[in-house]
Amino acid sequence: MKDPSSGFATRAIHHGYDPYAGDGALTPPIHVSSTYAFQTAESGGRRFAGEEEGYIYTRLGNPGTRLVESRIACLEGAEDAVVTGSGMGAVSALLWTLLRPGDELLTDQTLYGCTFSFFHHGLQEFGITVRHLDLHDPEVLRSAIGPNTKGIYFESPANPNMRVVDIAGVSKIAKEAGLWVAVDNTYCSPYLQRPIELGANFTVHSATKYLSGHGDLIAGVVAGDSETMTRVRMFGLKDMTGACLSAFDAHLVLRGLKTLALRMDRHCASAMSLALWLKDRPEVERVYYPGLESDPGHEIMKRQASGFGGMIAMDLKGGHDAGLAFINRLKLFTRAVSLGDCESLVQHPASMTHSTYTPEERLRHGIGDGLIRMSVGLEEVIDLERDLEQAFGRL
Ligand code: 4LM
Repeated sequence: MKDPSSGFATRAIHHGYDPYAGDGALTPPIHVSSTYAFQTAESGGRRFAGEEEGYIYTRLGNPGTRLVESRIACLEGAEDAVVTGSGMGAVSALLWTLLRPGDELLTDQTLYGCTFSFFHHGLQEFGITVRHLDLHDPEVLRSAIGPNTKGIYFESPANPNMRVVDIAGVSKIAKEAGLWVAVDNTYCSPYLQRPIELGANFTVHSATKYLSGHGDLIAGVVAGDSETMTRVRMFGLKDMTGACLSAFDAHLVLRGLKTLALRMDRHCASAMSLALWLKDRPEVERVYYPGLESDPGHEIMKRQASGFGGMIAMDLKGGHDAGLAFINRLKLFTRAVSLGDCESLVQHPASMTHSTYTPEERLRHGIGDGLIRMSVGLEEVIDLERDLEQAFGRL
């Protein structure tokens, strides 16, 4: 990229690759080599010791994955990034690197189901304490910090109930106490929200979602300072998880990034339009979408993000049974987990993505049994509205 001051969409298309530098290929080649040759034995040793630049083995990265990493780091406003074979690979590679037995991790009320499971059935089993706070008020953090607290981790907006956390507010208090802050930015993508610019230390993503955008791969990424990213690569990724990204999927993530800005604008516009329409429907008890002025996260999200994203959750008046019946009647929305794809998706968190919580835990963490989650895709919004309408009509 010749001009680092270029706008987001320009950097998403060009950063880190010069088509004139190699054989003229407009699209960067896919690097399928699992291993890399050393000119001499000594050179190989120096690369392992971190004393010489150069590739070693694709689990630690190759030119294709490094390009995706530098492009995402540039978009997130981070020094560096590490791509992984899944979002869970990113979450676990980061936290296995940063935490040790005896440490305490603070988090918000609601987390994606597998992150919740990793925290409670993974980290906790290995001697790390995880404590949930109500981070809606960042001041809660001040009195909660204990002698063993090392960091804060949260999603904003959270999956699936759209809780919004004040990233700058939490980061300021954490910094004063010498703690790091990691934000799962999956729901927004760096196009809408850049937590590191707001004071957080790290972001993680399920790159399976908006960053790629086409529902054809599983990937993840961690972004942050260079020193920690090297540790994540050389320990969290190399030794602890082994969750490296395939060459082909690295290529697809790069392709997805090129249209991220365009896609996010459309996701946001369609979700806003559907949220406004849904909130006045007689069948709907509550719509969870921070774009609505009545949403508890509205003011904070307006401050810290440039849009409200493409995810909507809602409770229907008939509760759990009406919710499942509604999901079953949808024709254009596809019944599937995941999010951020071109296709609109609908799912039931309590029995699907968040079934890793016990019913009591779901109650405590604000995930209703009747909650329906929709990922608003890129179809014509009028067709989506018609689909919702016919599903309501047949309830
Ligand atoms: C889903 N989500 O919600 P991989 N962080 C967040 C997520 O939503 C997810 C991950 C991490 C869903 C998957 C089935 C906020 C995943 C984990 O699935 O490992 O790429 O990301 O529907």
